[in-house]
Amino acid sequence: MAIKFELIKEAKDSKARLGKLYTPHGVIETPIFMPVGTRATVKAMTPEEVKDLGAQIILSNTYHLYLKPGHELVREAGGLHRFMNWNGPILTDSGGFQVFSLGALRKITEEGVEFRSHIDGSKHFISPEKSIEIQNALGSDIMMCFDECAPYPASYEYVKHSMERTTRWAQRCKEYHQDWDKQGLFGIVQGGMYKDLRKKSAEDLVAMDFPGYAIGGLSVGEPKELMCEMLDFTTPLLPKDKPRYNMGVGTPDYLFESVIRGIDMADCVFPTRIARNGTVLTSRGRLVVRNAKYAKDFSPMDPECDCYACTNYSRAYIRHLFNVDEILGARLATIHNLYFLIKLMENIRKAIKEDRLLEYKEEFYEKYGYK
Ligand code: PRF
Ligand code: ZN
Repeated sequence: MAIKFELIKEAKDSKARLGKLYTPHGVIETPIFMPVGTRATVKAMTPEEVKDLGAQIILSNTYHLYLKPGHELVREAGGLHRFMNWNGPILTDSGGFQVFSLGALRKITEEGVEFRSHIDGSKHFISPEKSIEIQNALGSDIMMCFDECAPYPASYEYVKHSMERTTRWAQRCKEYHQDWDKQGLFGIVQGGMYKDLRKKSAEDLVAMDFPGYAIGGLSVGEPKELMCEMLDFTTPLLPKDKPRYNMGVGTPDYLFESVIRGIDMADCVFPTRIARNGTVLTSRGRLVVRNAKYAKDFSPMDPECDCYACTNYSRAYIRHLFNVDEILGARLATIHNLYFLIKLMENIRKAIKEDRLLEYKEEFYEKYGYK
């Protein structure tokens, strides 16, 4: 079944929407946060645990799986779902962003990107066609076009050239992909912080009629206000009846700001990464549970949370686990952080349903400590 999006409700007080995204491996309620499983695992979690936390879709990465274990091996395993035993929807990023942010040595040409592996320095080449070939082998439900995420800041000339090439690459991705019932493919709007370039990018991609659109090139170091301004400008250029995805955002404030501007999907390594460093998100803001000051604090990480970790373990115990380098510490913090963001998105969907998203945002910000 081809990717289909059903718009269920548009908020009156913001551009927020409620929707349902139908994929070959199940239906996703939007707005949604997608946990990241870069190397075919959401770090420290079994797929069953991820599902029990309420995750409806996970993200994985073309670049990493192409290098290790190799997409042909994943194909042989029966695809990524079978390989990692996750039976729900999977979205794969195209590799473009990872090549640009990880690969120290890379050469971009019209044909594609030549780069050296961050693992062993070996030389590789990924073109738009190659990215789709890899994502076809992985068998994700939603694939992403091979794009270039321009750095910030970057000159108008650079971003214009880069955006135009990304559009030509999107056309090539679309032409190479065959089985649209098995896998969908989203276009990625680029154009940096230049509105006329964003407009051109959006118009050209919308004309190609993808089943969904990402807004790429944001949250790359620009001020939050600028990201909001670019979202305000760009989401109205996209069709209402297709999902919109802000790539790589996952802090509570960026999720709220994205959703109220009409974003339906987001992903980020943030909750799982900071968890492994001993930092957790709570209803009263971030808490560095690894700190010595929690050595005798026998309360839960977040007293308002009903996740497995908060129901059963204290700050003192989890702090101890981090202190002696026991892996259970990272597991419990990851369970909590993922649950926190999944629950936040659930609350956001409920608030949209009840026409009180902006009130909920105020309430959340006040308590969390955002100004
Ligand atoms: N393109 C792709 N992946 C991404 C980005 C992008 O622009 C970003 C930028 N926020 C994160 N991940 N393909
Ligand atoms: Zn918790």
